[in-house]
Amino acid sequence: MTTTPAGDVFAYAPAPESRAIVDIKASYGLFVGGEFVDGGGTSFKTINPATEEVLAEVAEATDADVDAAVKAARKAYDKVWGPMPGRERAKYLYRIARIIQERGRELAVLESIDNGKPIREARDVDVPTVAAHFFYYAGWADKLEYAGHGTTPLGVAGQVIPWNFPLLMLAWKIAPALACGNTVVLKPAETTPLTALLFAEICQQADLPAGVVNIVTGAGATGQALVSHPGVDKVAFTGSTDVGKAIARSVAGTDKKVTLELGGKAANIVFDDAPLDQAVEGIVNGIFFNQGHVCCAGSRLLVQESVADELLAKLKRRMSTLRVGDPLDKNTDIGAINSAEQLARIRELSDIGEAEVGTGEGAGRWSPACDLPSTGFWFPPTLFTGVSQAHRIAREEIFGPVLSVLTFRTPSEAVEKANNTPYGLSAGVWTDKGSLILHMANALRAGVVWANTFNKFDPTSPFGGYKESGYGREGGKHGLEAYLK
Ligand code: TAP
Repeated sequence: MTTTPAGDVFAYAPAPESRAIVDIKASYGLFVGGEFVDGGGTSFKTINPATEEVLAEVAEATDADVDAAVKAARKAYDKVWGPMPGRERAKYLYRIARIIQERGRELAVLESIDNGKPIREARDVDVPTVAAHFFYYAGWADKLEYAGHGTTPLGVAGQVIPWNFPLLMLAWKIAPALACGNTVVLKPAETTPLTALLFAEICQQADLPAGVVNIVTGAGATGQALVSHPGVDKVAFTGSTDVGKAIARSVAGTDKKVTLELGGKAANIVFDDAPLDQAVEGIVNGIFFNQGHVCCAGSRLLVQESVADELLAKLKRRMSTLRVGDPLDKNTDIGAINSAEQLARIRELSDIGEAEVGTGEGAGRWSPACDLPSTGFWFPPTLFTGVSQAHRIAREEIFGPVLSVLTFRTPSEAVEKANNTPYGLSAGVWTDKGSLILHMANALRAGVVWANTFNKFDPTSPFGGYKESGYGREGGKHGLEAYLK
């Protein structure tokens, strides 16, 4: 990394094999009414979790800044975006989608640097899915009468997103909101604000009318100011169940429409007739993709007793080939943990897990030998065997590369164990029998059930939870419902 003589911009040169260069400014303001503005508060630092280097100073939005952003969004809604015909709105969304593709490399590198995720995932999963989301909802903007709801937008949407998929969560929120004719104020997570601010530049590049998209950076207090602002008609939140519950309480009794996408503790269920090598790939992808910072991660492996030993041997061999390290290296499988706080939580729950499972026969904690970098936040891929349903590592969301293994004998036992959680976001089923897949899909209390695959996302497909995983659906035709009267 080098500092230019001007001192205000530095070019981050990623791994030598990558030609991509992304310019990161020394400081960023808020994006309000189509302009970058200073804001009235202090600033905070965003760091690269792989190196602990400070990347930029970012403005901390005050209540007054949030108020200005909501007013800008209201003005844009009343004067421009609300009255605009859907086919005209679609043109802007298509333009944004194309610019995302054109600037995909820059977005992927910036996402990897600010979040810690492997560049291979940012490049091949996050950014293409983000562009696909804008293309998909652009297609709906002039066809809302076919969606099966009204066609009247709600007004101003206040949207709060987490740090695990900063750009993808932004796309899930902004694309349907704009397609339906709403304007938005979005707060990215404190540890990953940079791609949302680059997205603000893309809105300028696309000539999106001022105030249609506003980005306010800051911590939880900024999010709270946004969701409780009386000028916000719709609240869309993705994050932890605790904060989701607090938001639900704070908007109770108002006429705000709310959607909540919260935590998960998904079961990935392997039956004895499953193609085991394929299942191993799905298990690895299910829990180690994005360092396990995935709300729908397959964090509980339920394996049928008769194949448990064989599957675990294969899984350990496969885990030994995973490369942990520099997120900008294209060969990296597991990048950096997003923050020191998240690393502390993963360590704490893993230590609790170690004490819980003990060292009895077939029980224990296991990780392959890993050479972890000395700076930055890292955690090796980790497996717990001998886990029982009462253990905290089987019940609580760890949000890291940690897999708890449980066994079962019959499909009904698998269903009972899989559903024994306050969450209900996703599940995976591995079997050769189509009838068993259909039976499990009906019996599992999860918003998404993958069969012989895991962690597959598509803009046409609705996503969302049962129970404490939240309510409302994002994606697909169902995702429009949250933004229409
Ligand atoms: P949270 O701590 O809940 O943070 C999510 C967002 O809410 C952040 O922008 C955060 O700001 C903000 N926030 C914090 N307190 C707030 C308050 N009182 N009012 C309004 N906003 C507030 O979650 P996290 O640690 O970032 O993300 C991890 C969690 O998100 C996991 O539980 C995961 O399962 C869940 N998640 C769910 C999904 C879906 S689709 N269901 C997707 C991704 C993640 P700060 O950044 O400053 O804290």
